[in-house]
Amino acid sequence: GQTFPHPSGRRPIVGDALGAEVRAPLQSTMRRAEGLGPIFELQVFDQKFVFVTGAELAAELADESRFAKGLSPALVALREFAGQGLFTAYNDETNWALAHDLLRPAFTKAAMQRYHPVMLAAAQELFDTWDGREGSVDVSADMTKLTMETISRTAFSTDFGSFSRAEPHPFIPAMIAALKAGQRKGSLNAMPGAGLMAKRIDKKNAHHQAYVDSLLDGIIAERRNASEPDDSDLLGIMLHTPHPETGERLDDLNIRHQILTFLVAGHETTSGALSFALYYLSRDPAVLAKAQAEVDQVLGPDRDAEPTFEQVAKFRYLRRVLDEGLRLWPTAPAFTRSPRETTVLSTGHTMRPEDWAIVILPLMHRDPAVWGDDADAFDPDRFLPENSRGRKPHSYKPFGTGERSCIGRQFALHEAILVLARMLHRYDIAGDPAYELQIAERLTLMPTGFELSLTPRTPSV
Ligand code: MNH
Repeated sequence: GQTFPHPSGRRPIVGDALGAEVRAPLQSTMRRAEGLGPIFELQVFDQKFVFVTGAELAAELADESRFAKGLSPALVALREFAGQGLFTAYNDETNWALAHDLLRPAFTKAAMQRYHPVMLAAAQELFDTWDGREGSVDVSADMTKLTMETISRTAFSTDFGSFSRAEPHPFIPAMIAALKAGQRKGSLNAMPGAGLMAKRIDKKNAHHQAYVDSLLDGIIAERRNASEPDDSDLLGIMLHTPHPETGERLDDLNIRHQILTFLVAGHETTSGALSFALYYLSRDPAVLAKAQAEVDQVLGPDRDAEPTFEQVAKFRYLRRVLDEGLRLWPTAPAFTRSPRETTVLSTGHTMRPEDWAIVILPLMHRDPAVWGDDADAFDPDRFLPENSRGRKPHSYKPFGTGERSCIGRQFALHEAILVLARMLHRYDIAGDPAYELQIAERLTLMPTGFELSLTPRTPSV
């Protein structure tokens, strides 16, 4: 068949496997992409991975009439954990359309208005753990507590008690183990002995899996036993609402997979997005000053002030900070596209329906043809309306593309902006100037070892 450009030093049998970093496959693939052009391949034993890094080609793959979501080997591996949940379902599995139709109403503006006070309360609880405590905070760990509580309370009316625990909720290590297992199985699935390795990973994770199963069954049982059927959150919709046209319902196994999917997809990426935004804010005094001026202007002199639902949309600068953070480090850093019919790319390569290509977002988001020669620099003003207007469509995709794009986008943006606004209004933040950004990978991206010291702040109005 055809070959795409690939790094030099390909070996017989192992192919390009030797240059891959097991712990940081995305970052090592980013480095290896250099100089290979907008599309390239890595061959790992018998498995060929095709990657797209150019914005023009990514825009071609965004054409929904020619392409659709594909499942990379890592997502296929995750199906053991999340089954036909929304994220890991194949396009033609009826559970996808059913769950998508049923859960859409849980992400409307009206629904977001119901979640708003729950989001505010979770943020306040986090601040309560910070107040009166000396020293610095582990940003990613605390953002994860916050986003975990927010999704579990809004979507499942379940309190995980994250703020009063010394250790993270046991769901967190179980989830991390599952994501890492997916990442490893996905990148090595064609290796000799992969089956054995997968079995070993599964055995090591068995207690996590058992814990998660009992946790989810407990959440479902508790709601089933409730005297009043409450369908105001995702769980209630899934348990009590038939499809408005077909009358179909989700089965119990699929409900379990959806809860798991939302618990994971609903917090891990938002936590990373908040942490990257805080990292860049702590690095650039001018950016921080502008953000603080904005929060002071909207929220006023009282550091305990909470934004109204409508006010969250007023933090235009914070939104640009978040957008720019997600440009450089999109926390769900890749998605996969597959052609609906055999088709020829503008590069001349043929793709058949069984082929797929992985769009590497942090590279696509730095394509100099779209973002200029300073594409690696953090600059929220790129997202000013006057600077975005002429930008080519489909060149910024942190929430994916098309019909399988993120259902939780508004949820994530609302939550993240609300939290950043309150945090910057309430605290002065200072990072360690010697800290160098380190990014942990478990299919998602998250800063690691990043600490901030927080001191009470007097808003200046
Ligand atoms: Mn989210 C799909 C990124 C927050 C629930 N999400 C996607 C995809 C990307 C993505 C990219 C598409 C993946 C693919 O094509 O394979 N999501 C994000 C980012 C954030 C985020 C960067 C935060 C920032 N996501 C959220 C939140 C929720 C959520 C919050 C839930 C409350 N996301 C989903 C679900 C899907 C998804 C569910 C799968 C949708 C589908 O396929 O129908």
